[in-house]
Amino acid sequence: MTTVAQQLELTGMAHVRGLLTDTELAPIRDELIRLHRNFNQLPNSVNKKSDDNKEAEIREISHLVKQSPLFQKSTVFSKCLQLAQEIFDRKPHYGHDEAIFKAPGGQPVDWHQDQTYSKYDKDKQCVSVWIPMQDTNKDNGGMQYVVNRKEQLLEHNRVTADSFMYRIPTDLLEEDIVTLSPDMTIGDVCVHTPLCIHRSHPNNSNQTRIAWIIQFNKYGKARFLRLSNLKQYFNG
Ligand SMILES: O=C(O)CCC(=O)C(=O)O
Repeated sequence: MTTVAQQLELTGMAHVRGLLTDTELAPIRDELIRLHRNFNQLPNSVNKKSDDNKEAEIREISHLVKQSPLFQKSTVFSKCLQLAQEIFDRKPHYGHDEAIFKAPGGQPVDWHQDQTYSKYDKDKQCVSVWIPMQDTNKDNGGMQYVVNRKEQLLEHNRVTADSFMYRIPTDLLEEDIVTLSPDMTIGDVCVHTPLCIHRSHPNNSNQTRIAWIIQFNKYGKARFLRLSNLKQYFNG
């Protein structure tokens, strides 16, 4: 049987079925729904981004683990940490986390590689665990992964000048890409690497699609630093 680590090595992503139970997810889901309902009133201490209240916008709230023990002490968090431990074969470090809310009618999140959001050199040292709060698929904003390309960081542009999201220009994506849109049942998670090209489908359902995404890394921040990023701190 292929392990999750082997699957990541092969395709850059892995669909892990039945990792979590609905009971374990329920308190996380309830809190995310509550935060989303109060999105515009959330205090400045909460890290949030949106497409500026466009219709059917995509919203993000990050650093939930740092905000509240409800997230940090949850079984969902500890099971995902355990999964990352199995993948790395050593105790992982928490990197960051965010929840993404895609309203009914919400547009796709465009093709991108997570590596582009970070100045750190992370490939093969990080994994992101995508945890949906409901069944997800290609019809309600579920994920889509390119499973036959994974070794190269492609050029990205901002989706629009003022957007918080980046995308790969379509002409840089080869026509022969092979993609997978997992049909995920509640309790399933998908894991992907920083170079895995992925996006999410439009949300054609009448329910907001909610996912919590946690990134774990193998060594902690210090080991990600590129020499080129450090040069600015030295004279000459
Ligand atoms: O949840 C989504 O719609 C997109 C998530 C994503 O692209 C990511 O986790 O990098």
